[in-house]
Parts: sequence; structure tokens; C-alpha cells
Amino acid sequence: MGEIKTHYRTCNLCEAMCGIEITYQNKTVIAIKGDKKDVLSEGHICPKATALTDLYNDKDRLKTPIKKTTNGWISISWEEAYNEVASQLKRIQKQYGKNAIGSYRGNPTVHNIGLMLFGAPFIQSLGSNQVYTATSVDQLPHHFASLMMFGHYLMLPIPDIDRTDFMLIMGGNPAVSNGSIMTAPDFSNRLKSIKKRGGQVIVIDPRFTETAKIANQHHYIKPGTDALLLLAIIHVIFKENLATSGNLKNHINGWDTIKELVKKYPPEKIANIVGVDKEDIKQLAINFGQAKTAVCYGRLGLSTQEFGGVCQWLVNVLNCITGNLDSIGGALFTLPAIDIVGFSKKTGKTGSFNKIQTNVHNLPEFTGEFPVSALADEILTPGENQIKAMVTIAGNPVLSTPNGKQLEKAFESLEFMVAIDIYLNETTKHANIILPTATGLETPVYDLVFHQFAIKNTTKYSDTLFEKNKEQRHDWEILKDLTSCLSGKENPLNLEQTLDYMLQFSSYSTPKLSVEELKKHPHGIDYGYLKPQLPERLFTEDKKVELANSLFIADLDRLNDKLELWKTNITSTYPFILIGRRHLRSNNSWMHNSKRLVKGKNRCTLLIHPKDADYLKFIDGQTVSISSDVGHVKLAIEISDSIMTGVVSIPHGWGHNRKGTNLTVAKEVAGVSINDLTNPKNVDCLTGNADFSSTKVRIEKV
Ligand SMILES: Nc1nc2c(c(=O)[nH]1)N[C@H]1C(S)=C(S)[C@@H](COP(=O)(O)OP(=O)(O)OC[C@H]3O[C@@H](n4cnc5c(=O)[nH]c(N)nc54)[C@H](O)[C@@H]3O)O[C@H]1N2
Ligand SMILES: Nc1nc2c(c(=O)[nH]1)N[C@H]1C(S)=C(S)[C@@H](COP(=O)(O)OP(=O)(O)OC[C@H]3O[C@@H](n4cnc5c(=O)[nH]c(N)nc54)[C@H](O)[C@@H]3O)O[C@H]1N2
Ligand code: SF4
Ligand SMILES: [Mo]
Repeated sequence: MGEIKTHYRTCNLCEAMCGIEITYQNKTVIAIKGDKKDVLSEGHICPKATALTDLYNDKDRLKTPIKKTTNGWISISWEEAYNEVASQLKRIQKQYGKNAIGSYRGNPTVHNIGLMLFGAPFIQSLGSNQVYTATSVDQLPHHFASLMMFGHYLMLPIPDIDRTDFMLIMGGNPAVSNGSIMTAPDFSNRLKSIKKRGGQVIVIDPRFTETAKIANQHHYIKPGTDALLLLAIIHVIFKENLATSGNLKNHINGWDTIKELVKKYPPEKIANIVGVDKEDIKQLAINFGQAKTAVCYGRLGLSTQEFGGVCQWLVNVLNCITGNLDSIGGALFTLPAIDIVGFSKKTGKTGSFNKIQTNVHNLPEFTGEFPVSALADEILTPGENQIKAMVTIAGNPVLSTPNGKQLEKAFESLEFMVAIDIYLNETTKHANIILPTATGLETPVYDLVFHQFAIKNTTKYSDTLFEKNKEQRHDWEILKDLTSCLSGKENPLNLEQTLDYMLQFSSYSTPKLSVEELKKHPHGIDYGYLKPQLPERLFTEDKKVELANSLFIADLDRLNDKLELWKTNITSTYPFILIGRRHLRSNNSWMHNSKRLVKGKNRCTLLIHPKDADYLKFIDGQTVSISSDVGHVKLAIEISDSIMTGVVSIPHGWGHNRKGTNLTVAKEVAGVSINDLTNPKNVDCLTGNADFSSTKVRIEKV
């Protein structure tokens, strides 16, 4: 028996970057606990951290390349796999042109230093403009607003949760998601602390969420109407003379334009549409404006809606016109050790919009990628630049993007597909070859992305715990090898060397950073809370915050048209609005193969309000049929007054009942995929982001 040892690292499963303490013996984990000395999380963890063990031990996890044959999947050597992938991709590009290869990168990409550093060069080596990622079913509107207002798509303002007096949360449920575009481990206690210091937390959500439960106040809102609510709040703030430019006085363009345009949105005009009482809106705005410091935080539910771009713009506007942008207790910009915002100053990659459009639906490019809602039709529609081969990397778009059934058909029609992934799942089963990667405890962790979005400037590197087996490859090794096969150019640097190179340019000089140095600080290095950085940090030409970019102003016409439509109460064949929800023990689509996470009560249910259930004569637990304009599913209902009437909810990331996957545990708790009901035609026309909040469904007895 070996000695019992302790290892410290960052949990890379969600954005919270919790420090964990792992006791282990040989290659067996004994326990995973919160690392009390971690400079950011100070001991907090959630139940998912312990599932890192399950991931490590998962018998279904792939270790060597596999190839689809008429007799099923067979194991092949890495050399054979690389040769086949490179020759197929080259053949297809030769025959159909560069853009015949599409790529999709999923969420774990941003949690994985190997994929972050070696993914972009690989995509570049493909030389195709058919680039897709999970960004466009998620946070694209945040980037869009930042590019248009601050001149850089990665300059996302982060709420100063630990020092604010007032936090307005719209379309986010951080008590469960552990926070997003706001790395703040132990979010719930940070929220409770706001209340303890006499401040207020207000939640706007169509569901009385776990976050709403710990807030001072919650208001239901009709999904998709948040832009109107934000306009009305800003209206009241100007009307009550509560607007102030704070420290940014001489650094804002468009102040008067905003002041003028919000005149059209008094609370009484929009209250009935959004479903929030006009007096409540007024009071909320006044409280926000009068608070010593305040911050509005709008997350996924605000982004994945018809006016996601306008919403994220207005969130920034609200923070700005109350003097809370770039201000302590408001929303601030980070300065991480490896500052990818600063880095792109050197490379000129600050973001781009609408340089090209997709072939079939004319959706706009954003910073080198297209909206994933366009993907299936780009594969299925003949014509120039049609996608004939796909590369998916750490993504499961069959379950995570609109109309998964159509995407399955699209993938089946391809001439070739390769997936770089750890499982044979709903997406990768369509590939000809799967290149599996080492993951979790077998890899080092350095958060390139989430340090950039954290409430404090800290830095931390975690070493590999268990060396991968000889036959396994790291994500970065696979990408590096494939890049050199495709481009003929050898990259001399490995992962650690690349990271070392970047650390040389650290924003902080003591200690002088390197991987070696970081290894001496297993709990991380703390550089303290965020500081105001404007106007110097701005990337706009005149170094001013662009409050009233014409793209947003123009999009208000679309909102005004919709407002008229919302006023008329048309009866629909699909009377319910369908929204999603997350669960603490779930992580998008790919952690349902951990027994300890999925055990217990069935979680993939249709949440429905008692009044709606009564009207339809449904009883709790009954299986019903749910249909939308693109598909239908059958699911048990869960009656709960936590959801507003007229709205129902299904969690996303389920639907493991598809044939041909190898997910032993997940199959037993399959559930259904909400994205068999969502329609890729529902997009935010401004940004191209998926609009999930417009999904309408009909519910019937089976
Ligand atoms: N209706 C609806 N749809 C949604 C959402 C919603 O709220 N409602 N949420 C959206 C959001 S926010 C997101 S981010 C997307 C997520 O969408 P995706 O990123 O497409 O989906 P994931 O479920 O995160 O799948 C991750 C994949 O990465 C693999 N993987 C895990 N670890 C590794 C690794 O270390 N290396 C490699 N190579 N692969 C790995 C997993 O096996 C899995 O196949 O879904 C979106 N879809
Ligand atoms: N446990 C767990 N944690 C996760 C994940 C997970 O799958 N499980 N996924 C991770 C990922 S990839 C992400 S991006 C983050 C997302 O983190 P969050 O942004 O916190 O995401 P959700 O929990 O989906 O919360 C979105 C909220 O928006 C509400 N909503 C829906 N439509 C509307 C609307 O039109 N208006 C308003 N105001 N609200 C609306 C929903 O009811 C829901 O409460 O979570 C991350 N963390
Ligand atoms: S909150 Fe996120 S980072 Fe922290 S332990 Fe849970 S999954 Fe890991
Ligand atoms: Mo996400």
C-alpha cells in the first residue's frame, strides 16, 4: 500500500473555480473536500466536485481512438487515426473547398487549458470560415454588447458582489449554476452577505428559483420581455433625476440619446406585457438609483431570448447611468495575471461583427464564428460552401443546440466526421472516428477564461494528479499533432512551455510568474479585489464608453413592433412558453454518467403551475406529450407553484435514450432533450444568438 497523500487543485467543472483538497493513495481517491486555503473559494465546493472521481474511474470513458466500421466500432492506433483524419479532411477540402469543413467547440473548451491554447491554432489550420461554438447558445450577447460599448468583446463587466449594496439578478440562477460570467464561488453566501450588510437582492425570473428563495424580492416576468423592463427601469431613473455618470463623467458618448429614447417606455406602458406591477417597477428603479452602490447582473435567461443583445446592452446602460460602471460595488473589469484582453491588443483580435454571413440564413459572423442555430442547414443545404465534414471538440450539440433531431440528420449526411471527446455519446456516435482525451484529474488546470471573469484578481495553476495511461493523449497533444498533420508546420512548444511564455507577460510582477513559481502556490495567489480601470482600459477609438451604439438603437424598432404584437392577446395552438432550468448535480449534458450525481428523484420533468395542471386535468407524475413546431417528447409532469402560469420548464442536457451511445448510467436516467422542441429559427436577429425563451409548446394527454 502506498502512502496517503494530499493534492490541491481547482475544480474545472463549472465557472466557480473552487479549490479542492484531494486525499489519495496510489491511483485511488479517498476524499475530495473544499480547500480552505484557496484564495478565492476558501473551502466552498458543491456536490459535483466529488464526481471528478467518478469521471476518472468511468468505465465508459474512451482511452484509445475508435473507428466506425460496418461491424461496429473498433480500436485503432493514434497514428492510423491521425492519418485517416488528416487525409479525409484534406480530400474533402480539395474536392469542395476550404469551407467544406465545419467545426463545433463545446463548453468544456473554456474549462480546459489544453483546448484553449491549442484549439485556436487547430481551427486556424483548417482555414474554413464554418466555425461554430456553444457561445451562440449562451453568452454571445454579452460579447456583442462589450464589443459595441467598450471596443473589446472580452471586456465583460463583473458585478462586485462582495461590496455592493444592491444586486438585481435577471435571468440567472447562481444558487444552482454557481454563477456564470461572474466567477464567485459560494455565490449563495455572498448573496446572503449583501442582505446581512443591509443591502438588497432582487431576482427577476419566470420561475421562483433557488436564488429567488434567498433574495429579498422576486418578480415573475413573462419570458422574453426583459428588454422592456430594463427600458422602463432606466426611464424611471432619468425621470426621478437619479441618473449620474459617476467617475466616468467625461468618458461617455450617447448619454442624451439614451435619456431621450427611454422616454417612450414608462412603466405603465409595459407593465402588463412583462407581468410586473408598474408600482413595483417604479420602486425597483428608485431603490436601484438610490442605493449607495448597485449592480444589475443579467445572465443566460437574458441572453438566450429574442432581444438578448438589447438586454445585455441595457444591463450595461443601467449600471453606467447610475454611476455603477467601473465603480466599486458596481460592475468592474478584471486584470488577471494572464490578461487575454490585453494580449489581444497586441494581436489586434478585439472582436468583429457581420463581416460575413451564413450561406443559408444570412446570419452574422461574430468574432470569427457563426451562430450554431445555422449549423444543420449549412450541412443539409446544397450549394457553395456547404459543410461536408465536421470536427466536434468537447461539444454535444445534438443535445445542446436547437432542433437536435435535425442536427442528427445533418451529421448522418456528412461525408466525414471526427469527434475529439471523452465519450461515445449523442453527438460523437455520428463520427467516423473519435479521438478520446485525457481529462479531469489526469490534466493540469489553469483557468485562462475564468480568471478573466472573476470577482477578484487571483491566479492559480494545478498540476496533474494522476498521470494518464500510456495509450491516452491529452487534448492539446491531439490538437497539436493534427495541426501539424494539416499545416505541415511543427509547433515546438508543449502545454507548459506555452503557458510559461504567456506568464512572462503577467500583469503582476511579484512574484515573477512561471509554471514553476505557480506550483509553489497550490492555493493560488491573491491580487485583491477589482479596481476601476476606465478610461485607460477602453478599446474604443475615442476612449469613451459608447452608450448608444446605432445597432442597438436600430434594434429597438424590432422591439417596438414586438411590443405591439405582445399587446394583442392571440390564442395559439402552442399556448405555453417553454424555458429550461439547471440542477446543482447536473452539468449541461455530459455528467449524467456519474451514479452519485444522478441518483435519487427523477429530475428531468416538465414543471407546470397547479392552475395550468388543473385546467388541463393533469395529476402530478402523469406522463404527457409536449409538442412544439419542430418536434414532440413525452415526459412526466411535476406540479409546482414555483413556475409562473403559462410557462413550463424542462431542464436541458437530457435525452440519453438515443441508440448507439455508450453511457451505461446516463441511459438508465435518460430523460428527454428540451432541444428536440426548440427551433433554430428562433434567434436574436441582432446577434444571432439562440432564442430559447420564444419556444412555444402544447401539452396533451398521451
Ligand atoms: N435549451 C437549452 N439549451 C442549452 C442551454 C439551455 O439552458 N437551454 N444551455 C446552453 C449552454 S449555456 C451551453 S454552454 C451549451 C453546452 O453545449 P455543449 O458544450 O455542446 O454541451 P456539453 O453538454 O457541455 O458537452 C460537452 C462535451 O464535452 C465532452 N467533454 C467533457 N470533458 C472533456 C474534455 O476534457 N475533453 C474533451 N475533448 N471533451 C470533453 C463531453 O463528453 C461532451 O460531449 O448548451 C446550451 N444549450
Ligand atoms: N449545476 C450546474 N451548473 C452549471 C451548469 C449546469 O448545467 N449545471 N451549466 C453551466 C453553464 S454552461 C452556464 S452558461 C451557466 C448558466 O448559469 P445561469 O445563467 O445562472 O443559468 P440558469 O441556471 O439556466 O439560469 C437562467 C435563468 O433564467 C431564467 N429565464 C429563462 N427565460 C427567461 C427570461 O426570458 N427572462 C428572465 N428574466 N429569466 C429567464 C430561468 O428560469 C433560469 O432561472 O451555468 C453553469 N453552471
Ligand atoms: S461549484 Fe463548480 S467549481 Fe465549485 S466544486 Fe462545484 S462544480 Fe466544481
Ligand atoms: Mo454555458
